[in-house]
Amino acid sequence: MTLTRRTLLSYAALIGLPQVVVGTAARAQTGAVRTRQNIKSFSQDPQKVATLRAGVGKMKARSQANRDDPLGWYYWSAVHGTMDDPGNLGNLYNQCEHTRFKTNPLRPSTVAEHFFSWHRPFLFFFEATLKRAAQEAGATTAFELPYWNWYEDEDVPQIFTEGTDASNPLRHPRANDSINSGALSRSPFEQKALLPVSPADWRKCFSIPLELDPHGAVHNLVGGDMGNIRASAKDPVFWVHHANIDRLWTVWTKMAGHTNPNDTGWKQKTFTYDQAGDMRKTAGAVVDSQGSLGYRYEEEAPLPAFQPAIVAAATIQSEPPMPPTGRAANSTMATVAAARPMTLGSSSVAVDLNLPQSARSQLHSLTAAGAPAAPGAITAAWLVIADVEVGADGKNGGFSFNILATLPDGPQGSRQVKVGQLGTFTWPTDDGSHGGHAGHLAPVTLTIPLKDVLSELGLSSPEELANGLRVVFQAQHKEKPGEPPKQFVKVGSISIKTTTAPLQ
Ligand SMILES: [Cu+2]
Repeated sequence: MTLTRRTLLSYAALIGLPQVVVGTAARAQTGAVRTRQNIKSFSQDPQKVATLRAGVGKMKARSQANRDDPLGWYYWSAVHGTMDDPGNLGNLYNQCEHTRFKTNPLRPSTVAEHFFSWHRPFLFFFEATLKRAAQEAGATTAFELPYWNWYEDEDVPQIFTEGTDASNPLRHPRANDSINSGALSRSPFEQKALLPVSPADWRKCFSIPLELDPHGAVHNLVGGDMGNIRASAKDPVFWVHHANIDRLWTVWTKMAGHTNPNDTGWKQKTFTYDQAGDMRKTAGAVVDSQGSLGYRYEEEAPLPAFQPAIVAAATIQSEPPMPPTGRAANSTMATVAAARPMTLGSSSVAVDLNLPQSARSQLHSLTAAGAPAAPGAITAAWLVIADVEVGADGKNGGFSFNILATLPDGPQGSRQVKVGQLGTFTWPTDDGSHGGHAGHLAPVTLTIPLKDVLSELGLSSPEELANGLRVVFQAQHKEKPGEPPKQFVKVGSISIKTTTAPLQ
């Protein structure tokens, strides 16, 4: 559905949107395009800042009077996610499209095919509601939702932190007011397709890797409500974070050779954001934000792919694996490398999982395509990161680790494959059916199949594993000078396990 003047007018009539706001949006039809500004330019205009604050303040006041007021702050945060009982708005609340990982970070339990295409209209309708609230509060300055380009500006924008809670409705409790721009991945921009061919191939597309890092990483790093998938949109900074995510979809789409899905099922998927059904869009109709929604971004130039370097403060050597005893000795599962429990804090940590010669050959044989397995050969191998828990300093978020499998001394230099992420927003959830209370971060065990990982690392001979397989917990948070050691995450053990049992 494209945005027609008729649609706008009926939408305006229903929610009582003032004509002037409709006029702004309807200019899309006549070629005038609204520009969403970088928050840096936006913040230079005190009138715009005051108008934004007036709108947010008005929406919050509406929710105070009536929690579920569809023009209120709570309503819009709950459409994304809420930990409260949705009452009779169960069809509208908790809609956000996010990829979820259970205990296996290589097999997402839910792949969000509409991460971008759900959030885009969500922001669009929120923006219209925010403008209306600003007008109701008496503000007259025209504005569009700004974006926070955290690739360049790592501080939470000042207009969200300054002043007092009473004077500034953009303030919100957060774990960090500054993140680490240099640690945010730009490697998704080298991907040509928006979505993967299959969930197991999630790394080979733009959407899911970007959803994890930088998107999830920024949620994790800001922390507080932002670090909780079901509370994040309560924090005003959510909206400028997601405007930047939306901008990056536009940037990627405009880059040569990049393609959005073309299948009818994807394009016709429809999302509704209000009870009357006036705030409704189909995915295919919003791929071109400028053509169909009438806005563009101040910056839309292509972004080169870039992967942050790995700098580990410490390298831990694995212990020789214990010989199997008792029942385990009869198991088809063998542990070929193991490291002791560890705590993850402010810095990155590398763990070298040293492998006996026989295991190196076995792991290498896994990557040989099509070769018939020799008798006694292993049929599968896993990296098992067991009993992973949020530590004492991590409960409020504010940390984010990439889990990387690397070959530090391969002939082609350091190679790495991202196998997971640890942070509160993207915490791999235990099976939700067990009904842990909302927001509780349960201990998890990550079981990562190694065959694909070793292939992607380009393992070409057993000798490349002579120094072991290196697992890096890459800290994306800033190390704050002089602060006492942190305990963000506790890891029970790390091991490589193999089996000779036939695969089912
Ligand atoms: Cu998000």
